Amino acid sequence: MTTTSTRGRVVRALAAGALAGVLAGCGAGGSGGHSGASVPPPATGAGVTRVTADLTDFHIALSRTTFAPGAYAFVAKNDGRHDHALEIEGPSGEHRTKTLSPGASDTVTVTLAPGSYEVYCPVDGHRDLGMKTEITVGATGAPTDRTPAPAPPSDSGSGY
Ligand SMILES: [Cu+2]
Repeated sequence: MTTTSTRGRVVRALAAGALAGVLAGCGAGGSGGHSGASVPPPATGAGVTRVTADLTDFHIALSRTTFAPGAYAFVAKNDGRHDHALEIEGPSGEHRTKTLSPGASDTVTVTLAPGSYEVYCPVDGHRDLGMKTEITVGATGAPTDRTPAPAPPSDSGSGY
């Protein structure tokens, strides 16, 4: 008898402890981050160009699609009715905003190197639903496509 009751008490104590641990873990993990102090956005003054990205169901509209190399602040706004986000992937790596609830917005600053980038929504299958577009970052100044002059249609090949 005494053995049973003692074991019962121990089990109950263990259960209570485990429950408390779960609750504590939940509270710590689910509080949504600890960044109480608002982090100031990166200075927009020095050479950072703002680009707006309207996210809708299911389309991404960028305010521009051709870029010179440099720093850009992509301001994504969710104008849709689903959660969306903006990801920019290319030679400069991957950069994305947080996932935005309808009406929310977030900014991601990217320093773009020359090349092609894919811009898409990484949420669920939105990319395949049409939420993707491409941007091209060209070299500064002179156009890059200096195609060699086509061979003049001389009469050298007049075999016929
Ligand atoms: Cu989306």
